[in-house]
Amino acid sequence: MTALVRKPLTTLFALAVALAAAGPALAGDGGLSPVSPNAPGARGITDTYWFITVFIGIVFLVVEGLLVAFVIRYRRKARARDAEVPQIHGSSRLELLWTTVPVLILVAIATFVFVKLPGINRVPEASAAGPRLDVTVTGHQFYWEFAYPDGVVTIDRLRVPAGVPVRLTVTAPDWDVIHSWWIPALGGKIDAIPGRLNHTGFTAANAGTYVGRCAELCGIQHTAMLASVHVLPKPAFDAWLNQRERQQAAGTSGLGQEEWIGSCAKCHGLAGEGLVGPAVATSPTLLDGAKLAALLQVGKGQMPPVGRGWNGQQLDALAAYLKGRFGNG
Ligand SMILES: [Cu+2]
Repeated sequence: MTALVRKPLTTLFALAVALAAAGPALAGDGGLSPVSPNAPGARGITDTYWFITVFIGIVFLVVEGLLVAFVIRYRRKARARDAEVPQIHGSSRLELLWTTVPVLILVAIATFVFVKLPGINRVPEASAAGPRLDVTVTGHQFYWEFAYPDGVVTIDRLRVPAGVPVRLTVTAPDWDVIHSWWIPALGGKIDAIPGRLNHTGFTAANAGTYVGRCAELCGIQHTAMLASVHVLPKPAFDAWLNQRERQQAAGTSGLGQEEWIGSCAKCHGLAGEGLVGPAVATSPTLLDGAKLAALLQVGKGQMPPVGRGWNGQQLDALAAYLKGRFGNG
């Protein structure tokens, strides 16, 4: 206390800095508060967060307030250092109070959570607005693969229609590791476990791009395992899916580039210049379809078999892209 009294300016300055920092810390994305929810499940999580935060705030103020008050009220003043303080024992009323109040707080929080939980976990059903969209989300080291109806595949960016229930089947290949699918604005995390099918979903309210990341440490390039969900108005989504299906069949969908960026470049660099993986820009394997397919199938040393399980269309897309990109030296 004496130090605080002796340095009132320093104390005042520290308090001002703390107050100034509190604003940004509490502000939206990147602060302490959750991202703005764009689906019922995410809204349930945000509501729960704020409900609990209110109690945290009250408890913090009460405890710290009492601490400061006691420090000031019962400071030593002129008393001798070894003087004995009054010996107080027992206060039934206080003891009852500090037992029952926390119990009531925990009951309130538990009740709130159990009421919200079904809404948070619900996998949306088809509605009058239209049929449900089913997408399989596969977590690979170190990219997300999305399989839509009619064989359409995208990497790292999921496209969905706004206002339409989307059901995600989240999994990982048998030879891979556990990942975790998490787009905070659209709902909670769900594990992508080799050989297991987990289900989640959402009905996105508004169009826009919502970002997330793999939420389970899955290896050296875990941090690069980002994902985004592009929510489009329903007609735009339908048009995109149709076009993508046709383009994929014709080999003009851009899938090869997505594969390069998503499953190759995260380790080998965008220009194949080498990153955590070796430089590959001048490797003849890039231009040899059969060799490339074999490498993707089995991996090599530290390299996971990123393309095991890909169909002909997926393999051809990458081979064609690499020929165009690196074919001329
Ligand atoms: Cu991962």
